[in-house]
Amino acid sequence: MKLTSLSLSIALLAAETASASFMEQTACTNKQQRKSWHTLTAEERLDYLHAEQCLMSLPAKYGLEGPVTRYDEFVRLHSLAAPDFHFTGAFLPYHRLIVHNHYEALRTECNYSGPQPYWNETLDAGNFKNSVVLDSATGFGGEGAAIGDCIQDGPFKDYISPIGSYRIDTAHCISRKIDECQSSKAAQVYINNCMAKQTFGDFWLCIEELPHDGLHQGMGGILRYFGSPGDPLFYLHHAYIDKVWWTWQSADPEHRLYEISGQNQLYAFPKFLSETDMCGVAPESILPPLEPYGLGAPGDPGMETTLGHVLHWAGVLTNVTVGEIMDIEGGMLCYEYD
Ligand SMILES: [Cu+2]
Repeated sequence: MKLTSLSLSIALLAAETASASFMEQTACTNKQQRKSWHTLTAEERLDYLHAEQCLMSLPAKYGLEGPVTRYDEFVRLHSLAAPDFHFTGAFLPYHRLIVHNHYEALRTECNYSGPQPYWNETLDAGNFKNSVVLDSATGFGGEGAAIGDCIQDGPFKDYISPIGSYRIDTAHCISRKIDECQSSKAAQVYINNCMAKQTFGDFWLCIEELPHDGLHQGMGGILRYFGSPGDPLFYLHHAYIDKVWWTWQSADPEHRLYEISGQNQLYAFPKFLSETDMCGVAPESILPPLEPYGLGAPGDPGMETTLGHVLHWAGVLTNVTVGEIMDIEGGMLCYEYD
C-alpha cells in the first residue's frame, strides 16, 4: 500500500482521537488482581492450576484447524499470529491482550475467581530448577526428561497437545529443558537496564531481548517456539512482562501511557537476533520469513506501529486496537498488580 501524507494524517488523527476517547472512558473501580506466584497461598496456587486443567478439559469451540481443547485454541491463535506480534511494535500490547483473553476464559468458562498470577522471575534468575513455581505438588511441575524432554511431574504431565511448535502440528507432551545461563537473563540487573530506557522503542527491544527471552530459552522445550502457550507457564511469564511494562508506563504516564512505536510488520529482525547471545548461542534458525518492506498492517497503513494498530485473532475473538489496551486501568481493561 502506498502511503500518502493524507492517509498518514488521517491515521494520526484517528490515533489521537482514539487515545483521547479511551482516557475519558468510565473509571475502573473494581480492579481484577494480579499477584506474584511466590506470595500466593497453596490453596490459591491450586485454584489457578485447577482452572487451567479445566480449560484443558473443555472442547475447542472456534472451529480452527488443530485445537482439541479450549486451552489448545490459545496456542493456535498465538502461533497463527506470531510473525505479526514478535519483533514488532505490537509485541507488548499483543501479549497484554492474550493474557487478558486467557484469564477471561478461566473466569467465565471455568469459574475461576482468583488472581492472575505472574512469575517474578528475578527471584529465580539463574536458578529456575529450584523455583517454587515448578513445585510438583503446588506448582507447574519441573523440567522434562527422557525422550522429548516431557515433564515428569505436576498437574500437566499427562497433557498431550495437538499443536506443534509453529505451523506443523504434531501431538506432543509439554516439554522443558532448563538452561540456567539463559535463565540468568531474567536477573534484576537487566530489568533495571530496561527501566532506564526513555522511549517505548528502546524499552520494548530491551525487554524482548533479555528478560523476555530469558524465560523462553531458560525453560526450553515448547516455550522456545511460537507454540509457547502450549506450556501454561507462558501466562505467568507474560503477566510478569506486562507488569514490567506497566511499571515503566506508570513511571511517566504523561508520556508513556499511550506511547507506542516500532515496525508494524516484520520487515527486519532486531539487531540482537543477528548476534551470538551472552550464553554463546548463535542466532535462531526458526524465525519466520520477513514481510515485504512497506506492506502496512491492519489499522496501520504506514511503517510504524500506532494506537490504531489492530490486534487480530483469526476472526474468532474480537479485534482490539493497541490504543484500547494501553491503559490497564481504563477502557476494556481493569486490573492492578500487587
Ligand atoms: Cu508470543
